[in-house]
Amino acid sequence: MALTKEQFITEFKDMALKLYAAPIEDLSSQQLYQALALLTRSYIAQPWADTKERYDEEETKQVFYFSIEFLPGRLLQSNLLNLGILDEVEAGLEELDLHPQKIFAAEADPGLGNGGLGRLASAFMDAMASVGMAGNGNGIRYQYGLFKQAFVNGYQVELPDDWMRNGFPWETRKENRAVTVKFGGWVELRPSRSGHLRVIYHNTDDVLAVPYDVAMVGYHNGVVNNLRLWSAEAPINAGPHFTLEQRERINQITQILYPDDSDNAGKELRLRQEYFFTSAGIQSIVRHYRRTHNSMAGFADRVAIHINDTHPAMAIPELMRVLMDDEHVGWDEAWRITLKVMSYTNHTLLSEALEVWPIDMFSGLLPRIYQIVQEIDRRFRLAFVPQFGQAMIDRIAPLGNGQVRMAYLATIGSHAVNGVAPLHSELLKKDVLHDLFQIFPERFNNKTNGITPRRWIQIGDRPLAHLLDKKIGTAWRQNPLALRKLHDYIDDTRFLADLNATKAENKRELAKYIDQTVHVKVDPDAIFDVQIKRLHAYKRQLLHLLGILDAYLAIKRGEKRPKRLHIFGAKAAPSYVYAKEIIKVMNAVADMVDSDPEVSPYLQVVFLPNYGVSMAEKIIPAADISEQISTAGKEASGTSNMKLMSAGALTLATLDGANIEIKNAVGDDNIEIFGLTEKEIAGYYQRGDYRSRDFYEKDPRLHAVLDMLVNGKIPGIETEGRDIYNALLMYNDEYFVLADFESYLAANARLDKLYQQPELWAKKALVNIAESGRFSADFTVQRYGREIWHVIPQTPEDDGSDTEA
Ligand code: C3B
Repeated sequence: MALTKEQFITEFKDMALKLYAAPIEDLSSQQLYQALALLTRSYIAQPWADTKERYDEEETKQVFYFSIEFLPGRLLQSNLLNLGILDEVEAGLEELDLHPQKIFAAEADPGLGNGGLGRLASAFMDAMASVGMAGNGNGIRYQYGLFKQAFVNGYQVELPDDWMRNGFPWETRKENRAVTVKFGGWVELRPSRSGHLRVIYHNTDDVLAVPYDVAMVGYHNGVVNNLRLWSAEAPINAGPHFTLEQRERINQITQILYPDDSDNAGKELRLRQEYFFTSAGIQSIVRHYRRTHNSMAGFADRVAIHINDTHPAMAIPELMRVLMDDEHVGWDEAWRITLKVMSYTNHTLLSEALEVWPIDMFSGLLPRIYQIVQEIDRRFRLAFVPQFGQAMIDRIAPLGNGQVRMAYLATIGSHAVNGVAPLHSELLKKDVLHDLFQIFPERFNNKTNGITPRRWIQIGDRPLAHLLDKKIGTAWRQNPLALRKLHDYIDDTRFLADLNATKAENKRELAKYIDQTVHVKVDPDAIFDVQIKRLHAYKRQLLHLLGILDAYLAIKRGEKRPKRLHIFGAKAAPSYVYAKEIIKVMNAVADMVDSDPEVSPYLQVVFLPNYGVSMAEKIIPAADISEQISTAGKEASGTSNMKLMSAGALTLATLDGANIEIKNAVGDDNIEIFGLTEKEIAGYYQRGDYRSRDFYEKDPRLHAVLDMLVNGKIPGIETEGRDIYNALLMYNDEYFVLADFESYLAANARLDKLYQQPELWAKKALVNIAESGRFSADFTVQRYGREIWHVIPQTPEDDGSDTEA
């Protein structure tokens, strides 16, 4: 859109006055933010309405991305950028003597997700709008987002995230679009006079699902898509028997986000949440479709529904229910439509994260859905037992072992199933979904994750963005593949120095931020070594920690090395004891290192509390090293690896997830690979001959490091140190930390050496930035659009670089 600085100043003053009856000089940052957000929203309103009208008029096929998590990050700056008015607005604010960054920072960061999965969903929303695809989100409006993390005496404590305290200016309550979701009770099936089945519900708990819509603004294209977040409310005419307790139970449904993404705890409230937003979404999609169509016959040509992990997998039986019970479509036709509409992404191979529900709980809470799942199960068995045998079908039918098995249900009810990086997609076929792959090989495919360079470079890394503009022009902002032009400057000494200067500037900024937030002074000339992601044993923050302890001991012995600053950001699930113990030990090590004048000139450790999207925007631009060190075969893809690469950090990585694709993109010389491969680890599993103690016994460095966990050298970790020590030695080190220790150290030593050659380092950083464009989520959603959803996007062409599994 077009907006001059002068126009903006007038409109902004006007908005502020209308809202607060005061001149802008008197307003707080929060008030200025509210005024600016509302003004921005007023700019979005028309294109939002127009986009919707155009989709309806042209009967565009629409994608509905169902996800129990969305992590959009702060929206003000991103909306201004995508509207194409960020520069004008910032110039206007400055002319008014205001600080744009201060105002942007007043926005709450909606933590409606745990980590990678939720962030991916939001990246896809931004990308779909930006490539002009009709893509809608469907999720939950959690009143409290992911807990805020604080450290007390080095221990993680969790505080509530009351993110809506000041309201959420980007949402629009659409009570005219509310639907009713039914739980519990029992169902009676009765043939009606017209010959249809009549489904009569008795004694159900009805919940009103009220949608709140959030605009998803496309980049410079006038497209504004919709993210619909559902809130649970008591039904309007609930009647006199409706107790406070019932009301409370309803409110609970959308009160909090489950803070654990690594373990399926099988809690009824979680099941309620899943059915709640899934049913509400399906009902509203069908209702909208039926406003302009008098049968459901063409539904699958107009609607694609994506199941982001299994949490919304009940979309399958729910659509069947609506088609049969409400629309009177027969089973076979309903199943044909459902299969064509549904597609499913798997995000993890970890068995503890794969969802199963006890049949008793499931059938009690969702009796009609359970009947439909039973029928899906019955027909699946009928169709495939003859060819594949009872034993195999028993293993993979939707119902088995007294459980509803969501990944199997999702696979059986979708026409496409994908993993999120080539290795992961291969392992799905080989292990977790192997039997289903035998039956439905054509459904399986890979769609490597992506990120949005708009947020990570254009907004998060302004110094780099400006340097790029100067050197290669601005085309990369529209099409990130244009970053490849950078290769032309690989021998341009001046440019390489500029690149290093940009990094140095970002590091000084981060150092300031660290000082402000945790009151720790860090040396901006140190190597900034970053590991930012959820805390989980398989991600092996512990390996990083053991590396730090080894450095500590080496420095104590008198070894000199380039100074390294280790930066961690990670939340642990509140119930994940081992992960919390690792946090405690890390904080203790940080203190120990800091208070030792022999060591602190060479080594520093900072664990920043409350890592999230906004903090990532500050850390990533300043990173020199990106630690992606999961046990090979465990990290489905990873996405911080892509973000850090695009900021020119060198990746220190195992051959896992999308690290493999990063390696293929930049070449072996521009990434630091170490550790066991997935095949080698599978070999250990098969033979059953991994003995972690052997590594401890034969490697004196490892021996010394592990002993530090229990010999009292690190103050205050008696319990935690012992537990970790035992996990690694007595319980045989489930994640092969000890096996990879030596090669991890060697890789780190190579990086230390390389850092002594700033120009060579800059060349490698350049290649990483240059090749990061392929990981733009714009390309990812286009591949989904072409190969899974069958919608035809209009803008920038994909280079087809995805590797099929
Ligand atoms: C994550 C995986 O752990 C990451 O490897 C992956 O990059 C992202 O999903 C996105 O695909 N993941 C998650 O954040 N939460 C889960 N429950 C499962 C996977």
